[in-house]
Amino acid sequence: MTVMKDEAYILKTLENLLDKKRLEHSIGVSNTSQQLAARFGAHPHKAKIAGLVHDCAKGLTRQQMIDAIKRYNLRLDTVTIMEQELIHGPLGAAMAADIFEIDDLDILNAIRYHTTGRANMTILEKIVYLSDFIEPSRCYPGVDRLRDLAFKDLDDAIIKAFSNTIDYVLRLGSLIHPLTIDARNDMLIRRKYNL
Ligand code: DGI
Ligand code: FE
Ligand code: FE
Repeated sequence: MTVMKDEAYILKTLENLLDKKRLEHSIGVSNTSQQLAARFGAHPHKAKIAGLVHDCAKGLTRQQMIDAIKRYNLRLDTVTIMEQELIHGPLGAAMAADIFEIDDLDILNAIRYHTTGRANMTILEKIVYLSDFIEPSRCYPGVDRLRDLAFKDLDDAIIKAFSNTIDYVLRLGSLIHPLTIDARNDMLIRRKYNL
């Protein structure tokens, strides 16, 4: 059995993998995830670690990403491979298992799905997805409203975040990942039928 690397090791490694701004963002996501976990009854330490590590693959070049995908034998779908921004989720989960020896599936899935979301998300997955949008260094019109809403109604806030993402990607003219559509539909259906 392997034991997850401790926080000091993770931080030291992230300092080498990420630039200063991305590290600051990661610490912000970690803190916000911990707060949302306390608010909504998720595991605070898992939230802290998942938030800290979620963007660990973000600093790699396209070539480094392609090499790592081969090394880890990752089977990625066409949309993920074609849209540079989407690779760091699944690749980050593989890196987190490898270099931080994280074996908790909920933490790994929170990292894997933090950019797209998916249907049937766990509370931890929702928390990391949303913290990524609202951590303190994020700045865009409406962020304060989304921050307030997140602590009142996690599901309503995440539906807004999915809608914003789809809207943004649509306006860019980029490929929309089907998991984001699935995630939004799933949450709307659950809300409508109180599931
Ligand atoms: O890594 P971060 O910048 O902290 O945040 P993130 O992991 O949520 O990535 C955000 C980027 O991912 C943003 O530029 C929009 C993009 N993105 C999210 N969903 C999709 C997407 N891009 C495409 N092409 N398709 C998507 O479905
Ligand atoms: Fe990310
Ligand atoms: Fe992020």
